[in-house]
Amino acid sequence: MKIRIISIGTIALSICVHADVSVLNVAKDTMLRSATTVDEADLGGATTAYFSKTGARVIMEFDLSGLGQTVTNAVLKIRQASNISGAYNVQVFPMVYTSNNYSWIQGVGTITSGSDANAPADASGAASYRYRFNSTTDLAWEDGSGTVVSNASAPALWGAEIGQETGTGWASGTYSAIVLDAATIEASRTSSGAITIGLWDANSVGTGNFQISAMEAATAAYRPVLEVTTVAGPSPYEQWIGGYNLTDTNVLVDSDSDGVNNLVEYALGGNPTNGTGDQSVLPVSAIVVDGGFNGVEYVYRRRLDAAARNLDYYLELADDLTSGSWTNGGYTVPGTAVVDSEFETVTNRISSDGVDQRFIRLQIQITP
Ligand SMILES: [Ca+2]
Ligand SMILES: [Ca+2]
Repeated sequence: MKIRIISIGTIALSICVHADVSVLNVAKDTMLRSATTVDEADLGGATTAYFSKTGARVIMEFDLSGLGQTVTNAVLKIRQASNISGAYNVQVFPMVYTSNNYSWIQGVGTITSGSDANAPADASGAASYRYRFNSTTDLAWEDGSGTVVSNASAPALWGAEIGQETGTGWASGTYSAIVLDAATIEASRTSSGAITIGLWDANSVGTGNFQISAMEAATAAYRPVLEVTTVAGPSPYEQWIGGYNLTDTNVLVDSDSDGVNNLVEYALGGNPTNGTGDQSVLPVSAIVVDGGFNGVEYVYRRRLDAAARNLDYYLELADDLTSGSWTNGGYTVPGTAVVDSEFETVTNRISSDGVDQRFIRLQIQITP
């Protein structure tokens, strides 16, 4: 049998910039307050948050501090808890991050009064109130200077309206996705690290309370979430190539002209700036007779976290080079062995029984 080892093949599948999407849960107990500025109410134990045209508003906060990149899109998803009658015009507002709502903390225990005048002074959270305010002013709609605005539709309200839904499309058990203003979310991310969002029923003609599943909904999947799309950070490959001070992210270039392109160097553990020193990372093969096996062992290096890096390695075999027919098959993988903290070796066996000649190549594939 003649074995021919063909140069390593590589496939790059549409390398493109990807976006990162983070799904944020509400960071504090869902808050309900009325149109007056001193009547916050407990929703900590309730599974639904409700508001009506009498002016009650649902307030929720999302923690943006874990987002490291610029926000390009944000969608608030809330689930209606029960049907209402009539059309509701639900509007979504950002709230200015001031000392007032900064002191709105995740509470514990059982609320006994809605008045912050009775709230304990300590900030440990180990108190008998779910909601407490360290400031003496209630959490309220405010303008950019922190001045309380009694009507959420007031022109002075910072940010103004950033999204709305009408009641006709809402039904019990359904979700609504409300696109928020990405620039507003980004500004909050880079300043306070959080965004407080208020839902308000503006000028509705419906009756009864509008209800959505709260943070405290028994079914976690029903709770409000904020889906935030951010500019993607560098991919693992971009981090790797950047570590060699190379800027060309085309994986198929051979920066050091050693005949091994950068994708293969990346996949096998080579150095894309060293044109002479990477022989030890290339695959090796040998004739092996072992028990009932007669054939070739072909061993290549593979990254331990190949899947996380969207790398795929496999062999292709062909009986000749004229048909152009390569097949991922006809070999076995009897084992792998860890080399170091980054790489393992993958041993493949190709039987020579009944075969006159066979060609082998390693394919390395990367996907976005
Ligand atoms: Ca190279
Ligand atoms: Ca090299």
